[in-house]
Amino acid sequence: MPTAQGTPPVVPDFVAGPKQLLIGGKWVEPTSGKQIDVINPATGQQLCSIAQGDATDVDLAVAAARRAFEGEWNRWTPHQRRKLLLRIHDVVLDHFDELALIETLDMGAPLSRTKGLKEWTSQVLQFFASQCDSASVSAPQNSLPGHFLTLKHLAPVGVVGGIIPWNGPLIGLWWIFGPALATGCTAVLKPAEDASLSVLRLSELLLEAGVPDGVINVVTGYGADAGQALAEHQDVDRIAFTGSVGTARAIVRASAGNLKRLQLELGGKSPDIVFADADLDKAVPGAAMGVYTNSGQVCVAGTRILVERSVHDEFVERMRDFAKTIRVGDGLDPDTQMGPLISQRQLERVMHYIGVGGGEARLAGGGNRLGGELAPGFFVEPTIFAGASNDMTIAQEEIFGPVASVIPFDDIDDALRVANDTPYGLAGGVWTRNLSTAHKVSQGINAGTIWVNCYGVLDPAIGFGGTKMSGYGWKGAKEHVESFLYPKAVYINLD
Ligand code: TXE
Repeated sequence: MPTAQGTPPVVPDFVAGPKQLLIGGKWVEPTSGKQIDVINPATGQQLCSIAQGDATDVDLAVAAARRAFEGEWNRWTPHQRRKLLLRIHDVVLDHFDELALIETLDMGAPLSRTKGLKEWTSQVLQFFASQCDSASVSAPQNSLPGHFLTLKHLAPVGVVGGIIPWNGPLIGLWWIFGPALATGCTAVLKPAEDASLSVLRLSELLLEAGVPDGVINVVTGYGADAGQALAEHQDVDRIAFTGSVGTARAIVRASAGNLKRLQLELGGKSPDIVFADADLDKAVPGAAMGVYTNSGQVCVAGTRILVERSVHDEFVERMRDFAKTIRVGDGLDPDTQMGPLISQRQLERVMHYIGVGGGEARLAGGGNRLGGELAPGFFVEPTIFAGASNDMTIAQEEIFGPVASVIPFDDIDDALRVANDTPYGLAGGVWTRNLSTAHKVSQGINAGTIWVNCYGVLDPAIGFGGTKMSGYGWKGAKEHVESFLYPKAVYINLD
């Protein structure tokens, strides 16, 4: 196993040890007996393998989650659940270096990014701990004649399924586990076949922190069997999915059997709009890292950079110079700012789009797979296409790699027209010194999150979500917690 300086001793043992499924509080072999190879994207070499769970294992996990939901866990008070979340907070933060290293080895994001998630993880866990009372509120209502007392409860929906992608499992898992634990639901999580390791290690820590048997279950495996089985399962009450639009459609169809509640967070082609009056010293690195963070494998990546025509050429030149300073390499190196793409498949996808872009717009920087000692890994240079127009393939389709399309615009109306000319609606940004422009643009972009003179900031207490083909449902904030609950009215005739 490649190691970083200061490797926590538990990581080599974890990587070398067996990776099983977590069902009913026990680590078990998949019924198929099959394994999936885990590839380190920085080296292209096999790191270890994980269990290939399938529909039979999903059945067992859902049954365990149902038993836990109807058992002792159902009688836990909000206070007990809050204490559990705070205990998880402490255990997870104590082990965060290990989790960060495992995530880096598994999906390639540099340690500077994965370690940096510690503070965010602390915030997210504290937020969900603060929400535990939501499930116990009984508000007396008095609008009926006096001999009626009406109570309104919020009850947990039951067993929730989570299907998460590979681009940030250490973030994605909390959007399932956090609200499930806060509300008294139980969960079955299907991590992505390309990046399951941090979820598995974190699940060991959840057991250590005292999560009761069956409350959290994890079935690793492929989407087409384990994921599909979870989405179809008649005893799963809610599915949260983050991933591609195509898979979301399959999940919508699969979930129709028992009319599951759904929350979908899909991709984007987010516009990041730079006005001529912006402070380019901030807008250039801000917009560039809005695309290149996590090698562009971020749902909210600001991949369409709309730049006011009068500063387009200067912006492109400065962005190209900035991109050259980004240190690309193995995420284990503490100086690395941008790691590899997740897989050979993603590398091919990104290189295909770069080829298409070369025929559509002007390649102003990057555009190559990185060779030399990085060659066995899935590394691509930060890439800029300049003078692009919004009808080009590279401006319409989600690439999910370090590829920016810079599109010139003439005025605010033109910018908004281009910004909204996309099937997606996840996020957007605006760089300007003019308050009125900032307000007009933030109101005018049809998307769930708008950043003004910054990009990618996320507060779990505020949350985020999309519109149009970026999906529906909100992650974080009270709305998220409430989507794990259903309202129940009780009318009491006091006569
Ligand atoms: O996604 P999938 P992929 C986008 C991004 C990327 C593209 C393809 O553009 O290039 O999608 O990535 C599980 N039933 N995003 O193929 O297939 C799968 O096992 C149930 C954006 O990896 O959507 C994994 O756990 N589940 C995005 C998860 O779905 C199924 C993050 C995501 O995989 C399934 C990832 C099925 N039939 C990709 N098929 C974002 N919004 O952040 C697959 N899965």
